[in-house]
Amino acid sequence: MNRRNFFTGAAVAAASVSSVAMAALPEPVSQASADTAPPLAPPNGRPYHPVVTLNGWTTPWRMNQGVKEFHLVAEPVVREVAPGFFVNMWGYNGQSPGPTIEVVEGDRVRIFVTNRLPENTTIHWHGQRLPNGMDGVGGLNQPHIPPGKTYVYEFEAHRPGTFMYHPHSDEMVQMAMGMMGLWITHPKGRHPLIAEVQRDYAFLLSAYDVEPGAMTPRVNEMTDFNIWTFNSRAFPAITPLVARQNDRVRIRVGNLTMTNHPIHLHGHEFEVTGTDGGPVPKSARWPEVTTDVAVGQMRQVEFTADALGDWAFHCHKSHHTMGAMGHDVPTMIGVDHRGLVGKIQKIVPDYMLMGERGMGDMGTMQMPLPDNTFPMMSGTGPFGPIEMGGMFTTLKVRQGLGANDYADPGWFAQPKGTVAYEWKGAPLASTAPRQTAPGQAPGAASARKPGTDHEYH
Ligand SMILES: [Cu+2]
Repeated sequence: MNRRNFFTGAAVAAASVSSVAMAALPEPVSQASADTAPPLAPPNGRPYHPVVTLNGWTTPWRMNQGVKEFHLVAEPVVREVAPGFFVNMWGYNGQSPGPTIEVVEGDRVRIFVTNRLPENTTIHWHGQRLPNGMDGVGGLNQPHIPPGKTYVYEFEAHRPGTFMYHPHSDEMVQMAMGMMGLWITHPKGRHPLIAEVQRDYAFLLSAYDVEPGAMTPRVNEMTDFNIWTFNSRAFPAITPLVARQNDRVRIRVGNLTMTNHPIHLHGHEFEVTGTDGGPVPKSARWPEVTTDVAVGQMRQVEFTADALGDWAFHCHKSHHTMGAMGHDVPTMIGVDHRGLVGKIQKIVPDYMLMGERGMGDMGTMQMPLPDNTFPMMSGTGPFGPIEMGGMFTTLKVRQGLGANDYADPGWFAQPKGTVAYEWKGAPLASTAPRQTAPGQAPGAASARKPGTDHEYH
């Protein structure tokens, strides 16, 4: 399906929303840039310390007689998931994920949801305490919202915490197409379990199955996704998280993929201070460097960014820090192909051998890929290829940053004498203690006698 066809259905739906009907609604603000937008200082209403949505933004609202009014437009969008790699998605207000909604505990909130998709939708407000008829499960709590129609959700934001929103109408397809967003309810005052922080980051985990050369996700995929993202962006397109040294930092992570993600931070220990159920009692917190975020969960972690440097921050499932890859590639480590590649290339000029020495070479390989294909490994650091692509970014801790400075400070200047270095002294091979000769299993020579194979048959 090309891009023109993809949009046809939506264009019809949009045209059927009359401008008169739209005039009474809050202006649906869209964001064109995929950059991380600076925190949105509350223009009115009660004060709070805003979050920073990684490669996203917070939507403005309209105050209407004490009610905060938001307008979400469900519509097709195009997301640049990685440099030069564009994916047809469905989202809200021009982007996937949709804009973050930030409110204060006790706020009365009214959300207009306009459907510019070619099919029904709804929005479920994941984790919120609200009247049953506002919970957004199509068919159960409300009629589905047909294309071209606008529905209104209205409730009070009762609990402070980290929440998310997503459709509950053709849910599998619509989430596989990128329909989701964050909802942050800030505490109305000092809260015994919610600390004040200097940096408050938020993002959602989402995954897509985009075949090499394609531009639209395969929406019927259940488990075998190949594009792993923070806020629908894959490394190296994910903005670094920037912190001033000794800032208290909170990171809120929600998982709307179909598998769990152990989220891992280098160089620091954090505590899980909240879930989608609310703040975690202090007696139930413990230090960690990895926390698993299961499907449909939110985790909120906090730490003091006291260690200067560029620290990796990523999902610990190693295939989730990779771009699109053929999963059927055989493991070739240890197979000697000398002489074979040249012969094959006479028949298949683009043939490349993969994995004979591991897959690290993929980071520099100039393999011809179909157009609009995200390479398996990419990104270059100060010391060479980073060999990542997917759920990976960095926490950059620096001295003396401005309180509102979220700009990428560039690569860390390592102090002299603090970088791993090549040994140039006498050869050390003979001094490394080992149990056996290289390539031999411990005890292999005696454990396996000739002729004993049959015992197992
Ligand atoms: Cu993962």
